[in-house]
Parts: sequence; C-alpha cells; structure tokens
Amino acid sequence: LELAADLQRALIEQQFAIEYQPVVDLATSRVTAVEALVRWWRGSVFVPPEQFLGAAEDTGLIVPLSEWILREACREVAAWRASSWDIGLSLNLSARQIMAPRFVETVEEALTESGLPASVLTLEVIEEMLVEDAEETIKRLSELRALGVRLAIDDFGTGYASLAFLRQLPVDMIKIDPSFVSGLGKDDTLTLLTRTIVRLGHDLGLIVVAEGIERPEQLELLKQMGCTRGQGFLVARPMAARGVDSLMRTSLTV
Ligand code: G
Ligand code: G
Ligand code: MN
Ligand code: NA
Repeated sequence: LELAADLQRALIEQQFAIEYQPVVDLATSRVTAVEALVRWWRGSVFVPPEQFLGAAEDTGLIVPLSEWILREACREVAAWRASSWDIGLSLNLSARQIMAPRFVETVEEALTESGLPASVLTLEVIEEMLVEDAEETIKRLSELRALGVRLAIDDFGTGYASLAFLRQLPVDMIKIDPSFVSGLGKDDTLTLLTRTIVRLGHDLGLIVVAEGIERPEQLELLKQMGCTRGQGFLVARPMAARGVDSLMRTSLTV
C-alpha cells in the first residue's frame, strides 16, 4: 500500500515519462510506428513497469495514468506527423482502463484534441483481457474500431486461446510474442511455430509484427518467412521523445 501512495504522488508530481520503441518495415527499415511504453523515475530510481502496473491496476490509478499516456503520446506523434513523417502510434491497454466509464469517449477526445486520424492509432490488447467482462470489453473495442482505430493482439501465441480470440474480436494486427522469436534458428519447434503464426496472420489478412528481435539471425529468418514488420533491441530500443526527434531528422529509417 506504500506503493499505492507513491503511485498517487508520482501522478501528481509528474514522475512518469513515455518512451517510444520504433516498429519497422523489415524489408526497408522504415519506421512504420512507435509503441509508447510508460516509465517511472521514482527520484533517481527507475521502477520497471512490471513492478507497478499491477498495483496501478488494483488501485484504479491505471485509469488516470493511462489517460495521461494516451493524450501525451497522441500529442507527440501528431507533432512528428506534422513534420511529414508518416508514422503510427501503438498503445498498450489495461483491462481496467477499457472498463472505465468514459474509455471510448476519452480515446475519441485524445484523437480530436491532437488532430490524429483514428487510423493512425493502434490499441494493443492481450488475450487475458477477455476473461472478465469479455462482452463489454469486446463491445467497447469494437466501437473504437468502427471509428477507424486499429486493434492488435499483443504477446500473440501465449494466451489461453489465441485462435478463439481472433474470432471474438475484429483485429488488424498480431504481435508475435518474443518467446517465439527468441528461439528462431536455435529451436526447431519455435522456428516452425513462428513460421506458422506469420502464415496464419497473413492468410487472415492481418499485419504481423515480430517482437523481441535481438539477433541478426532472427531478423534474417523472419524476412525469409515473409514477416514484414518487426520490433526489438536489434532494430531500435525504446527511447525518449528526443531520441525519436533525432531519428526523424537523421534518416526516417533506423
Ligand atoms: O517495455 P517494457 O519492458 O517497459 O514493458 C513492460 C510491460 O509493461 C509490457 O508488458 C508492456 O506491455 C507494459 N506496458 C508498458 N507501457 C504500458 C502502458 O502504457 N500501459 C499498459 N497498460 N502497459 C504498459
Ligand atoms: O508486452 P509488450 O510487448 O508490450 O512489452 C514491451 C516490452 O518489451 C518493453 O518493456 C520493451 O522494453 C521490451 N522489449 C522490446 N524489445 C525487446 C527486445 O528485443 N528484447 C527484450 N528482452 N525486450 C524487449
Ligand atoms: Mn506491447
Ligand atoms: Na508483446
């Protein structure tokens, strides 16, 4: 509960920051989007999201925190787009955030305020979010999709029912979990599963993003498999907005 009080104070004192990790077109290295990732600097100590997101969810503080991330990231990406840089924005959603009373309206407002077209925004969800309040969660996400917002399944392949999930929710993108990508070229089963997921996604007309690319061999195999988008430390690490600024100025590619 000390953590809960600290989180409350951190929100008021604006101790949170956003880092952006580029998602690239694997063939051209062009940056297609950035994924916003929350960062907490508690004084000079960095607290990883895994250590506070659970408490933020339990206390409900995730709702105002996520709303700040949404507005701030929309504003920053709109500014990059105003420099003729055609990039998208990916945001991670939390279960509680989706069920908040004004979730759909808040996303609409953030888009209107920033001038960002709905199609530029991709909302990432994980399968576990459909365990509780499944019907209402699907309804709200579908409302946003009807407005043009894109939906992605994050950590794809690790959930309890990845394939059933694809039937329940109209999605545009799957993000292959790093646990598959990590085994590329090292583990025959993981390599085969990755190939199969890429194929499945494309056959369903979805954009497929491989996550957690760390080694050149993984990148090569993904390209051979026809995977068109990727993300990972080899391609680009999450970076502060200033880093994205210089990325844009230097080349528009990484
Ligand atoms: O990139 P990083 O290792 O910091 O992310 C750790 C975890 O925290 C990931 O599962 C990621 O999806 C999650 N995460 C990062 N930023 C956000 C955010 O803004 N909202 C939510 N709900 N989850 C986030
Ligand atoms: O669950 P989600 O996919 O949203 O998690 C994003 C997290 O993954 C972020 O914390 C980010 O820092 C981390 N990440 C991004 N690329 C890599 C990578 O290549 N290797 C590892 N280990 N983590 C990564
Ligand atoms: Mn994600
Ligand atoms: Na992921």
